[in-house]
Amino acid sequence: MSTAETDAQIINPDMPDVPPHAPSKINLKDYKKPSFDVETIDLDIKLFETYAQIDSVLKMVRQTTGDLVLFGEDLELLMVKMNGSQLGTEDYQQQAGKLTISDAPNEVTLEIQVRICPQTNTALEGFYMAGSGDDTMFVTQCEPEGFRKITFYPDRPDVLAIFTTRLEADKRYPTLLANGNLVEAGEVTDEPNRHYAIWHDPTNKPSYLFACVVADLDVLTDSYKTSEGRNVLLEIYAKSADIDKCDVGMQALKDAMKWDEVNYGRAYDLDRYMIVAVSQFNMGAMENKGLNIFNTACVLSSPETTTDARSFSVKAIIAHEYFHNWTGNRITCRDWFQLCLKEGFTVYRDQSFSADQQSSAVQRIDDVATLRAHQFSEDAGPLAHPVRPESFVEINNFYTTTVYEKGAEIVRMIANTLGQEDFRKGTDEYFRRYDGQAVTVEDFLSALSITDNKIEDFIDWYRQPGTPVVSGHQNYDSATQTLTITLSQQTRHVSGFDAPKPLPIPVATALFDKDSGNIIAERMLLLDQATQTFACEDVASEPVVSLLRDFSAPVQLNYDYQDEDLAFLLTHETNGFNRWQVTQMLVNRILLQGQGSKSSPDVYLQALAQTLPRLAADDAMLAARLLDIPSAQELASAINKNYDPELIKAQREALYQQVAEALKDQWAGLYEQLPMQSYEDSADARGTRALRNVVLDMALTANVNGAVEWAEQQYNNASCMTERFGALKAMVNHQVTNADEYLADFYERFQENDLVIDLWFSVQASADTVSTDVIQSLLEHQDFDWNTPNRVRSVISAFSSQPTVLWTQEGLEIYTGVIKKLDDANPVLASRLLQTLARWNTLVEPRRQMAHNKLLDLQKHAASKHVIESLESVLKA
Ligand code: 0A1
Ligand code: ZN
Repeated sequence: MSTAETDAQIINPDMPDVPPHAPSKINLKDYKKPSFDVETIDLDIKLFETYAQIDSVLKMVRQTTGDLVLFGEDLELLMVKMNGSQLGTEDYQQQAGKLTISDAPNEVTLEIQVRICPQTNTALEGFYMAGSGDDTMFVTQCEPEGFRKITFYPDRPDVLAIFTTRLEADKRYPTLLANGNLVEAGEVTDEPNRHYAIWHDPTNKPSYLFACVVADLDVLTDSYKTSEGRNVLLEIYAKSADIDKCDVGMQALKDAMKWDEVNYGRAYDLDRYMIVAVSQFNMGAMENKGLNIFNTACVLSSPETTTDARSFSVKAIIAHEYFHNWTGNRITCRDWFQLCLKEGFTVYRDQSFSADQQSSAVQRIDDVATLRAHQFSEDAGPLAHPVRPESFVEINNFYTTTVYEKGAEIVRMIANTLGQEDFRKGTDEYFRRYDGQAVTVEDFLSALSITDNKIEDFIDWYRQPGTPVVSGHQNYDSATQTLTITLSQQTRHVSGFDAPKPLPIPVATALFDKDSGNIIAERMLLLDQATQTFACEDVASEPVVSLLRDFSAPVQLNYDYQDEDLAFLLTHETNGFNRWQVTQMLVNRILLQGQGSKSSPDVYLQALAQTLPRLAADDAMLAARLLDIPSAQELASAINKNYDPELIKAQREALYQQVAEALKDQWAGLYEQLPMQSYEDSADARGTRALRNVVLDMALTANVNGAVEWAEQQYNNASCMTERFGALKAMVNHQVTNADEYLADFYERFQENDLVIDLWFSVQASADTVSTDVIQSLLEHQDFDWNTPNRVRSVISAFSSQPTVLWTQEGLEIYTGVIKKLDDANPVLASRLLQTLARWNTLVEPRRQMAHNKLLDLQKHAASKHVIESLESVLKA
């Protein structure tokens, strides 16, 4: 087979891309049904040394009037036939990524032949090669609009079709996978080195869920019998060196399958469920029908190489992708504006699954901490957008924490408002009504409203950007024994959107008796006007009010508390989440003094000293979380003007030091109470390891005698990565004398394992003491690889967690340099990295001006529509 094709030849000169400097906007209000449906598509994908040839046969039927439109990008069109006749260039128009046939008959069979080049596809969208040299594999990524990089097709989520896929490749790649069931496999006639496999997917699906894999992989096999009696073959494919790290994922898959049957009555519908691990992937994982493709970081797990936190998120991501089979695949989105329909609901489902696998308080703490650090910050800055956006240039820019995490919070509010039973009735109705369809957020709310039509009011949460601020105070009248709580809500007006309206905000509330410390009343207050007063009668004496329990709505709470009230709640609140929430309020009041807060650390330190010893014994994981001080980034998200990274860092470190010293006498005892034992993957064992790492870091901060030796011993005698990495991180952050030797040892031990070497990069790049010189040398390290997003993130995203270094001339030079470098090669990654710089406008001068100049300079070089759109938003700050 010819190997002479060049890049230039595979780009069809007749089909220019949308010019990069004039990206056009797509609006939700312009949605139109497609003129043609696709009933079946037969794909034949032949992979050769330097290119792939794709032959497709599409059976299409007219739905409405209008042109027949196919999308295609970076394709070399070799042939197109309609109903058996070859079309000439005069029979269709090719422009701006579209191939349009006017006046097509009502029933059309299209035969299309194109050529693509997966070997040079660095964008990791469409069909691409991962790896290098002798160690390569080929995978697809089609969500949201990657299928159009494989062949011409009506690549939109409301076009559902039955796919049959034939794959043909050199036998060097024995693994040939596609969606559905394997129908046939064998050798190619007259080509002894080539083989093929044919797969048929019996379910109707949109093109974004298409997947195929051509590789040389080992497989871990298992099975699951569904509640409907179907025997499902479960397979996880990975490189042979990694196959021993697939058991955690397999168990999580079976747990998730069972969980969905029990909690939502949803069983799996095919005979086979496959997961494939790939080292080069832009995101975490992808829910392609029956053939999930996973970033290795999100599926591989072993005690020796994976921290507990990572391993836990492996389970959550496996569950997330599995849950998409119903929420996303069987019921899909009508258009990409409805992305939150599948993502918000699926995140809510995976969070609920994870809450059943560990302490539900800790799960809620972690979910809320992520929301506050990332989503609140997005909502407070120039990238703020509604959970369901109304327009976009590049949909890849909207895989955001607002769509995912705030989307999940809306579903949670609805679930809590309805209560378990009615929520289940609503979701049953949703699955019954819309199975096999592509639907909208309105459809979702209408199904959930069958028991309570107020649920439809939640639509405004999907339409309105910005985090509501709920403020309030209380009044107690001892004569009438009445407590009144006044609450008001305010959402900032984000430019480009309508003036904000009051939203329905469920505020979970409890009244605590000051003397006994017991709860005397519990209520869910529904704040749905600008200001409202709620009266509680028969209250014998003024209680302490606990609000927004379990974080019942994604809002910022500004209640008129005294520090003593918060200290009281820290001791008496009945669930761990609420106790954590109270400590976070106290810490924020201490650290954000300049922003109108007013607390001294004494109350907080005293409350911690009292709570910690017992909690450490009862629930070590929760004790570890109570010692959390919000990250510099989370603190920054609450500051809208004159943000001084040095000042926040200094204040944060000072408070950390104060905690470490105030409890100095406790660290040695606690560390001893938490001995290292042989590895176990239980909630208790994970809690012990988490708290031990926090205690070690505190002890090093307070200069406790012998703490350096504890760290060294923990590193040397570690039974798992959580212990070893915890010790290494503490030694690096505290710059202990031998830290470099331990870093070298870590590298030596794990140099064959890319995911562990990612940890090695990130521990250095995110160190409290990092400098731009260190970052530069990491970027020049022999193991740094621009083509592997995990490696890029292990340095660049890690480094952005240090605002004092990021927001400097040199820091920004490096950071924007990376974006420039990736803009052309991998625009999805470049644009996501850029979004981290969104809050430049809040910086104190001269940092603000400097950041502005760097962004303007970047704008001069911006090439992809992804980066152009993000920059335009970031700069409008
Ligand atoms: N649907 C996936 C996320 C995903 C989105 C885009 C991708 O490539 C550009 C890959 C994955 C999920 O929610 O898990
Ligand atoms: Zn998802």
